[in-house]
Amino acid sequence: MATLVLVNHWSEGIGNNKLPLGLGYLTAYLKKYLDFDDVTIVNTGDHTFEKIAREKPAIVGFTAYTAGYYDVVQLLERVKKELSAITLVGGPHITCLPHQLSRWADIGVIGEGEATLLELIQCYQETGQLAPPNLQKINGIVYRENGQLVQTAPRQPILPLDQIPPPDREKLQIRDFLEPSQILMNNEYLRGATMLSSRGCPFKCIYCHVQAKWGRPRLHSAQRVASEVELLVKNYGVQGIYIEDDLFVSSIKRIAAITQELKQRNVWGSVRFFLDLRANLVTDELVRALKEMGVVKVALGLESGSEPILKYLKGGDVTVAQNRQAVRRLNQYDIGCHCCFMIGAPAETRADIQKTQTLIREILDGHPQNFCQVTVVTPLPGTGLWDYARSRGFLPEAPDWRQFSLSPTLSYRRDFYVNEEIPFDEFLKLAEETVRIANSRRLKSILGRFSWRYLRRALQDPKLAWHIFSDYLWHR
Ligand code: B12
Ligand code: SF4
Repeated sequence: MATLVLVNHWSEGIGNNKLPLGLGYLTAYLKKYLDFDDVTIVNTGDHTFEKIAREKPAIVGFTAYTAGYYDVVQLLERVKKELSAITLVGGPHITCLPHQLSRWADIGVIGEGEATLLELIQCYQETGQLAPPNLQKINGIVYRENGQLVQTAPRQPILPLDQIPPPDREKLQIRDFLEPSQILMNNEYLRGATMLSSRGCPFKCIYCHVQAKWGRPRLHSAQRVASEVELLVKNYGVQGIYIEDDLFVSSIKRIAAITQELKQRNVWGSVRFFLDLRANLVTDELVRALKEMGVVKVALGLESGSEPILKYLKGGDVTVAQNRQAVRRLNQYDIGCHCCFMIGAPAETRADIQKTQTLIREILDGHPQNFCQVTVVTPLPGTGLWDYARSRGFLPEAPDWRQFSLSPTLSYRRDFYVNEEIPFDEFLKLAEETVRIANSRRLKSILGRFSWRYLRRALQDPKLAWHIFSDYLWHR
């Protein structure tokens, strides 16, 4: 039984191999600043409603991306009708479209949720309900009063960020998520976990809503980052950490300070890192600092091999030459690059897509640990692309959110195809061809890493053997 149940529902076809850290932060914050621990986190794709109902909750809060939002609304309806619980929804989707609060949700939480949820729980503790007259003074929410939507004043971001304690990974049942995962590091099957060291990013890529959600970037201190790494290594035996920040690398000084802190705590060298980078920031000094910290792999949103398309997608502060140079530099230090590309931008031509294909081939041939991933440009709420697609009449105001699963196969949808240069059927063929090029060398890279050490580990650990086998099937 729990007063508050926080839910991350996994929708079919959408990868969910990582912990929903947002819910862990909410839980830890309530514990630290309200001494409220009557929370259960349901993180599942199976029998979600039954698992919520079992807790007989007074309040149920869902996290929701645009992908998966449709399923969350179905669950909200059941929770409202069958459990009569107070229903909350937070996360990227409602943050970008607060005026589309589902009728089954009592309250939408916009943007950063920790302080807002704390005030909501306080209000519930004091009044036994979460009803309109008391909601007016809680910033950062949207709710209904007499059938009309009311949006309160924006919630100010929490500063300094270190005020927010690390996510409650015990409540997130981290132990169920520690099995070796290939995505973490260069095809090495490490015991992996995720963490965050900052919130926000100053750039304005046209397909990304991070600005809308976080505003000005905020960083955790080097001490705080290192102590969380230490906790993951010493308490959970973690060997590889994916730092899921929007932009980890904004301060080289902080990276050097994190390395020093890791050394002082005797965890330096025992853990490897994977993080996201932006190509225009990749200098020699940065790469050296990352290498020293223990970074072995990075993800880069290279997006396109064509200059005008790249400029459109990334706002003009990075060039194709910088993309090439960044990958080369990182590879020189033996850091593998997971490069993400998008095709289907509004004015993209066949020739533009061919330039992207050429760049993909070049990158895959450049280093055995390079990997390329191709997705289709998708206008998500809260982004410049969304505004563009709406203005051109490509999208209704409230589309069928099932279209936005963004899974590699389902994302080839005519419904939100924003390109006006290439007929959709021809585009499909080009998309499939580009994905094939990106996949073609994956198996080579996996086999390139194959060693007796691998085989020995696989024989000792049947779960790992299954991972390797399924990767083989996938990349075949
Ligand atoms: C890690 C990650 C993943 C992981 C884990 C997801 C998870 N369950 O947490 C995986 C790999 C599974 C994943 C998958 C996908 N992801 Co993702 N992912 C992220 C990433 C990098 C970090 C998430 C995170 O931990 N953020 C930090 C925490 C603190 O923020 P938060 O989760 O939003 O929670 C805060 C608030 O939103 C709020 N809040 C959230 N939920 C709730 C609930 C309640 C009740 C309350 C009160 C408050 C509240 O309070 C929290 C604390 O402040 C974000 C980028 C980002 N910066 O958020 C992208 C991001 C969320 N992902 C995105 C996308 C597109 C996807 C995929 C569709 C990709 C794909 N092609 O498959 C899938 C969809 C998965 C799904 N479940 O639907 C987009 C979402 C855009 C959108 N409009 O929906 C983002 C924003 C990236 C981007 N820049 O575009 N993702
Ligand atoms: S895609 Fe990455 S670099 Fe671009 S705005 Fe979003 S977080 Fe920043």
